Amino acid sequence: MKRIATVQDISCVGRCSLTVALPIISAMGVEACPLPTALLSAHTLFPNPSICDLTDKIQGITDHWKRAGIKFDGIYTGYLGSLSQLDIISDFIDEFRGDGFVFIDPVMGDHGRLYSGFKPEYVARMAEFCGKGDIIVPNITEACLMLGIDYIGDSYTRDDLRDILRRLTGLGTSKAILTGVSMQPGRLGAAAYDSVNDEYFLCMGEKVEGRFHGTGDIFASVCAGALAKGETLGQAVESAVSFTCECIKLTIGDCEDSRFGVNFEKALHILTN
Ligand code: PXL
Repeated sequence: MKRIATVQDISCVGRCSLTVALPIISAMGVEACPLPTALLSAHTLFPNPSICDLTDKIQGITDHWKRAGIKFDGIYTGYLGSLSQLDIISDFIDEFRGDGFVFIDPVMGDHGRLYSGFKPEYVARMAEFCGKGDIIVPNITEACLMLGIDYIGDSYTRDDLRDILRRLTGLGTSKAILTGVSMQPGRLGAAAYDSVNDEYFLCMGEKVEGRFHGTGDIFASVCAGALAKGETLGQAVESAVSFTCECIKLTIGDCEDSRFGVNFEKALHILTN
């Protein structure tokens, strides 16, 4: 069985980061090994969460993995909380990447704004960190921040998307996936670029009005699992768009508060079959 290390926080409430990555990757038949970076009572859209930073626990875990000779087929990084974590995880990638893939979701913002707690210096360092990835998966907000482009919402032409994707691979990664793109009303999906073969992919699904928190983490988890299973970039993007759209559909009418995320649990059977 393939094995992925996934490096991100545990937010106890709010269905994001490890609480979606572990079940999704496991349902896909890929072993998911968490490297938790912080423990939060809930993600940061809930005001004033209790946060236990785990930066000083990371080294002990990875030292043990090294002594035990543990290897990974892929490393998937998500929300990282600080500049020092970027440094430490950068070293972890150097140590453990081996022949596996490095998949980076530069989680730091959405809807044109940085998440609470992130400063402009983090954006510059994240852009540098993305150069360590084989595949990066920013949303439009994160792509615009890292490339210094003005954010104009989710509506772009095919040429705009190609230009952004090419510039993203210029950060040093060979493949880039841009999430949350819309080229026509009622459609939302992802665009991707493989700079090695100069190939573009576009995959759109039905757009449902409203905010669906945590869908970026769901999308990234499916992609990482699919790539570990040997799907091509285009196939992985299709799997992720289709699963994410299904999760959103299963949440319509059950949105007491969008901060609780989407009902992905009801869709996990799609990944197991
Ligand atoms: O879904 C992204 C995410 C992950 N982890 C934490 C967050 C957020 C977004 O707000 O706050 C802790």
